[in-house]
Amino acid sequence: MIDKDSLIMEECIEYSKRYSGLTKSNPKVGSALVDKNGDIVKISAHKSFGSKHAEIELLDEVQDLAKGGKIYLTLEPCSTTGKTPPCVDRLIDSGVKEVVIGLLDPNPNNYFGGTKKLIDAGIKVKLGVSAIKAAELIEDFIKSQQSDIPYIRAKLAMSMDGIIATKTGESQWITDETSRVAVHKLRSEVGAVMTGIGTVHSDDPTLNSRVGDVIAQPTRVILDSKLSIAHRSSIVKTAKDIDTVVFVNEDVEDERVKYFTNFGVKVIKVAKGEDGYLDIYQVLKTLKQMNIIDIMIEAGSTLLGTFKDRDLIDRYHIFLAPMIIGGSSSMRAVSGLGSSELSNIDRFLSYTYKKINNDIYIDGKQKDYIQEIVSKTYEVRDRLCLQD
Ligand code: AOF
Ligand code: ZN
Repeated sequence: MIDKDSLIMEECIEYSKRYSGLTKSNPKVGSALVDKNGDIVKISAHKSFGSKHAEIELLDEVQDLAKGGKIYLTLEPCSTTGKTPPCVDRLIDSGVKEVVIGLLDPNPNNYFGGTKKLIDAGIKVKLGVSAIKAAELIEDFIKSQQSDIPYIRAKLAMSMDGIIATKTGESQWITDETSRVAVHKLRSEVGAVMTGIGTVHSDDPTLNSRVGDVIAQPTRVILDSKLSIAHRSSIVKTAKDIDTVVFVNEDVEDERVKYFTNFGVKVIKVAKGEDGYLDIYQVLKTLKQMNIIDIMIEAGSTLLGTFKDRDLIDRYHIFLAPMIIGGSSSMRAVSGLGSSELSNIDRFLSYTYKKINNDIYIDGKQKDYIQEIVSKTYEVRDRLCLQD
């Protein structure tokens, strides 16, 4: 049975997800104060990039109630001054008696600093509670500490035989309504959604999130080397309301760029890649520099093939519809060069699956960024006896 500390930590994790997409290159962090019975008095989170950290949001709300109390944090408090002053000092000043922490901070500037300061101040610290889930929550942030490109997810919605369009090009809809709602939920959780110009021409997608009370729309990223997007497309028509970035080749005329800029589209020129299209790595680096650390590719087989061939995909969100389409000229989900030797293909490191209405959803991890910081968290917990 799950213990009470883990239960509350997981509530903090879930709560912090409400602000996904708004924290940008900062981590999602949740916090809570509990009463003597262990019941939540107040739950809070880091709400937007550059704003108060989760523990300050909480302390500002609960004021003196923190005195002698117990606080939960999904991530250890920071100990350096960045855009905001060190949170650990505010925690110590609050008179809190006990702090329960999920994970040590993967940001080397803050790693273990806040935890040590709390211990040195005589505050009881429990570390590593639901550490894996606390790390999964910020896998994008963890990757961003080691890489100059974002965490990359690929969404596939296909038939059981891996087809995304019939031989006549019919693709709407293969998966059912419930799966499509799940995709919208995913969109609201990532920093950006990326697609190729081919998909824009054929499907005219809006690529926004249209479920529940979405508070953050992902930036839409279109790879369009020749800037051939139609000004009447849904993407361009909504560009004044939803951030839209179109990557084009350097030889696209400035006047044409300006034309689309007037519609609210941000057009960015990048060099050509080896294949004559866009230098993908440059695109990804630019997105990271724009504070986007988590992207989801929702594209046709060509773009997905390019990413797969370069081993760029960290995680797959696969929606499988219970049908076989068949046909040698039907469009498969992933093309590109593909692999010739089975022994060279990396299987998913792990995956979960569940039935969503009539479809199957598979969440497959191709790469792992959490193991190192989780192990370090457990190692510090065990060395300093911060279990109970
Ligand atoms: C957040 N929110 O709730 C926590 C963070 O530039 P700053 O001052 O916003 O600091 C960012 C760093 O603070 C971040 O890299 C992480 O190490 C630490 N913790 N950041 O944005 C939070 N707890
Ligand atoms: Zn902080």
